[in-house]
Amino acid sequence: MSGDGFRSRRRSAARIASLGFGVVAGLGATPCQADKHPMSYLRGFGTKADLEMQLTWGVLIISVVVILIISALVIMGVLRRRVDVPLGLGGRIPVDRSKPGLSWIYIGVGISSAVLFGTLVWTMMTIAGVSRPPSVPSVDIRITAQQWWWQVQYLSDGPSRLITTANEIHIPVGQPVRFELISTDVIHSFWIPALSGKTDVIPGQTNVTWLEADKIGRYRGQCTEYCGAQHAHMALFAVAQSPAAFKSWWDHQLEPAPQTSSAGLKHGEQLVVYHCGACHSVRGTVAGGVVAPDLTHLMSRATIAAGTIPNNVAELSAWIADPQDIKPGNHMPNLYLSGPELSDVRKFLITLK
Ligand code: HEC
Ligand SMILES: [Cu+2]
Repeated sequence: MSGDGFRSRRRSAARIASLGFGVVAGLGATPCQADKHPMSYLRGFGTKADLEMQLTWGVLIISVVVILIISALVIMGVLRRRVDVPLGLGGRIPVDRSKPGLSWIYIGVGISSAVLFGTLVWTMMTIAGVSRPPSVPSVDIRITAQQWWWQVQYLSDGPSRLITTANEIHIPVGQPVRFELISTDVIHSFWIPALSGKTDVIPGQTNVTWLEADKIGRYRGQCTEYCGAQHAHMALFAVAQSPAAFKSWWDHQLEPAPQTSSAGLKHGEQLVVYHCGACHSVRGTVAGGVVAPDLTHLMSRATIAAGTIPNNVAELSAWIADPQDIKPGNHMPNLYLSGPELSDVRKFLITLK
């Protein structure tokens, strides 16, 4: 994935988003070509998604067939115009009730009602089928949606195993995972199309959903309820791993930031505590803010700012130097750090693996 390619894709995505079609942009294009599973709701990768995909394709095919039949009938009707306007009526067409045209309407309404009713039953059955996971979920995750990123907290296994991360949800493959969805500001919507349908995230309310991935990989998701200026830059990722890899990821996330060894790193840590600690946490330091992404294992994430840019040293530096240039309106202010300060902050941040 080249940085430039990413940039231009991001720009074109932003352009489409400015037209108000942010979510549609996610359909074909994904900002990160490294994703194994880009946003697509036409292919599913799990027990829940499979049922939903059958319905999606079923309804899609029925709709296409209906459009084809209606179009054919309309074209036939136009071509088979049988009324010849008699002379002497000044161009007006006489009403002719002799032919049994109405019977076509009765037949048409009958067929449409039967098909619509069938679709309704199928939809209800699918909703009932996906309402509960097939077995007890192995992992419990609380997602807190906010303008414009996702806080991710792992709740199961007791307080000693509690971790907080952002925008990237690691899950064990082949096991159902339960999600508690809350919002701190406006209505968002949680959607990882290849794994599950949408669930709204509503302030003052806890919505619960679940999903399961049956294949290892990285699945892109997107906030799908317009939530303000940077709605289109509110992506998330589900990273499905083997249960063993998932456990070691979790164990690693529990570790605090490494002890700073050199003077440069110590200075970087101090700057982060002073300038960033009111909003961000870095466990193992006194930075303990809770209103922004936890940075303790920042470098273990593939993207920054909810999928807006890839996470590498160059993009990370650009973000800290001017987050408002990259994601205008986001809730991280420009901190106007000097060049040497930026360099020490960056040195410290890239130790947060
Ligand atoms: C006023 C609160 C605030 C301060 C101060 C602040 N940030 Fe942020 N930061 C945020 C918010 C909010 C986000 C999420 C932005 C988004 O994605 O919309 C963020 C995102 C980030 C991210 C991306 C994290 C990720 O996983 O996506 C990094 C890195 C970061 N900030 C570093 C810093 C550094 C370094 C400092 C200090 C020099 C700092 N921030 C100061 C609020 C703050
Ligand atoms: Cu949102």
